[in-house]
Amino acid sequence: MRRVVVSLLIVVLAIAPVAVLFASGASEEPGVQRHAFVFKNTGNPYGEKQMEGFQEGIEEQGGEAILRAPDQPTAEAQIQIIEQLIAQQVASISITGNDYDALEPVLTRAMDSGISVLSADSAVNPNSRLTHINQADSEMIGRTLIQAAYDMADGAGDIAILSATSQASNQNLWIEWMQTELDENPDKYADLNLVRIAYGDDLRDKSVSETEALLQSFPDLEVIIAPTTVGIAAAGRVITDRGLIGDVYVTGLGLPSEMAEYIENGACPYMFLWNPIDVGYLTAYAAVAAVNGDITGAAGETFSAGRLGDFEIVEASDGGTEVLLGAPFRFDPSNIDEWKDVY
Ligand code: RAM
Repeated sequence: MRRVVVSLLIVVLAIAPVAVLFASGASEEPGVQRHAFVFKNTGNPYGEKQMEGFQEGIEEQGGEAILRAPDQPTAEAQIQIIEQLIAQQVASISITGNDYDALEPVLTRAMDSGISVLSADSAVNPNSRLTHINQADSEMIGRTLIQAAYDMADGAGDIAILSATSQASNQNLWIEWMQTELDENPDKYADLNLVRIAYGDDLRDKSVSETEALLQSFPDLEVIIAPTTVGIAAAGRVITDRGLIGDVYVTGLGLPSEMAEYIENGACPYMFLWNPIDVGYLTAYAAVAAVNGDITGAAGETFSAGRLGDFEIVEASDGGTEVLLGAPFRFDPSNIDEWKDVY
């Protein structure tokens, strides 16, 4: 009897490692890295394009992309999603932050558990990320948008800003540069009055009602600057529906697919944007490079980003580091047709 027990034990011990291997292989494909992207909120076509580019870049490198976004653009809602991703032990998390500082505790926990964390489009603070994927130079965006409003207002009158949420670090940085452009050129902008900064929270209905409130409060409003694709499309809609084309203009950052109608009808003479698919794609390559140990997020490091070529990590203005995609592009009646089916 003892001999039977002993030989049974030997058999069990011999097959145990094989069984364990088999079990882990069956529950998950071994060797496939899972990379998550967390956007601000659902229902934003810009975010969908960014995540589409991320998925393309991850799958091209043999990984699996997990795409997430909360219903509401809040830090609290993103924290819940990040907690789930930590529990799933994904290889990396790339986030378009709903708050600069509030995500630090949960993102630090993610990094402590071995997950590579990056931000893209809307930065989290340097302690919360290895590096940030920046779509375009923030100073250039802010200054260019004020210059566009000056041009559309013929140099004089009331202008307002329609932003996303009041916590969005990308919009807030662009608005700071808009204010700097005004402050540094007091003579040029002496007759241009920035009367209000409104927040549509990147929600379509709220952006529409905030536009209506601006028009009501400031009947002589000349230009609305909306540095958000959701806000600019809402303002274009309201100006068009109310028959205000030629009286009030909107400019800012818009998706050609959503803005072609308003560029063609004159509500928006011109606007700017970068390619959101490329922002996501570049993020995917930085995330895989971080997980593979090719970059740590330090300035001076370089990595290859597939069809976009090679990139270098540089110092960012907030004390952390970033990777810059490129210069923003101007869309107007001469080129909007070529772009409206792309993004
Ligand atoms: C909105 C979002 C996004 C921003 C663009 C310009 O879709 O706020 O973060 O980069 O606009």
